[in-house]
Amino acid sequence: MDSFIEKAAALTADPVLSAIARKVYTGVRVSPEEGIHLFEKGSLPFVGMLANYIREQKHGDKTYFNRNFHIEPTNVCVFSCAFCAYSRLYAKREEGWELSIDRMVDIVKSYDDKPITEVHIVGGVHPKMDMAYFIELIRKIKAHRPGLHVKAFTAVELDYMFRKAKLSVAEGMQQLKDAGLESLPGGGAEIFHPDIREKICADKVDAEGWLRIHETAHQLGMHSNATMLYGHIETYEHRIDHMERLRLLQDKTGGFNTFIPLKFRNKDNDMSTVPESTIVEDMRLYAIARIYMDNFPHLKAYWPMLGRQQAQLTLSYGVNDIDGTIDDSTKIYSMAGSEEQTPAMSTSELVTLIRQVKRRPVERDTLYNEIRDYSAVDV
Ligand code: V47
Ligand code: SF4
Repeated sequence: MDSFIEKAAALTADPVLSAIARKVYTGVRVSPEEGIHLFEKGSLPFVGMLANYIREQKHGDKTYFNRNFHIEPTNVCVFSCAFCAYSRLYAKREEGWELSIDRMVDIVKSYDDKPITEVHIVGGVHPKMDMAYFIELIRKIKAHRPGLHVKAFTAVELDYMFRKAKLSVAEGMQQLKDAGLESLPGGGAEIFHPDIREKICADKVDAEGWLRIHETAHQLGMHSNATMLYGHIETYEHRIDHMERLRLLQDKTGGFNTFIPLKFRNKDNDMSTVPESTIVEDMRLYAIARIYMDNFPHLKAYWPMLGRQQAQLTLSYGVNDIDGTIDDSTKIYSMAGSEEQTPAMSTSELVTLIRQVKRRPVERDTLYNEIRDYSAVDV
């Protein structure tokens, strides 16, 4: 106790921050007001020390990664989020892509000889790609490779699909689960607060709808992730409001696996004049997320977005997962100006990246069952 509190005291003279350090040490939850105070007053070394303490309490030096690939069925989208550099409106669909079911099954087949455990399927919201289309796709993928975990569709895609099919959320989710859908990725959350949502993504599912879809998935025994698109026009209050809503749902269901902060990138979108956040602010954000989201088992840094060196840095600020090998199968970030234009890392590169910062690489599956500990493995 003493050494932790002494270290914290050496990093701050602020009484509220000192009280937060004591809470972290004794496993007591930080309040929304304290969360805002951390953003306003917490220095990088201070929040970093607290977050690293929590990370090591939960996971020691383990850092998880998985072997996955992405399929993006289309970038044609009925919505027009201001931050999105990826989508093309339906009226201009000849500028985008639309993959047939056979083409997507062929992509799955192209990984037949690789020890991949997950396919991540997310794309634009295409009016012609409906429930029947995706049920057939999932059935065909599972028929071809039953052991491949299908993590698919943001709550935005699901909300549109269910409404179009005139199904309740529970009915729609059950049908997709029956077809073989196993978990949901965390996209589409952006910033929940309506003051921001109406400025950056007014026409898609709102916070309540997003949360209802994830709650329903959890009630059916499925797991999901949650994201937050940060570093644009939101305030610290909006970030805490977002994390608080997720934390409350997690108290209720326990169905979230991981929280994934997504750094806003400003290339080629309608928010290009909004500056991007600094590395210091990025690391503070990860650390405060680790402190605040006490009931989320994992905190993930999505390396294609951040780049390799920043992803390594996050491992000292609360992060214990750096996602997957990915190949170059995703475009959503490269089109918005992310660090990695064609993101691909082999297992050996990922393992080396984690070892370089003195952490222990562990391959996991989607549900964080450990597949292989690379401590003593030559790569
Ligand atoms: O919801 C779009 C984001 C998300 C930009 O669950 C942008 O394992 C930054 O959620 N700058 C979709 N971000 C991707 C996603 C995801 C990614 C990796 C893993 C998982 C998971 C989920 O991409 C969108 C939006 O927040 N995004 N444009 C941009 N300009
Ligand atoms: Fe469509 Fe998603 Fe882009 Fe919004 S972020 S325009 S919902 S693809």
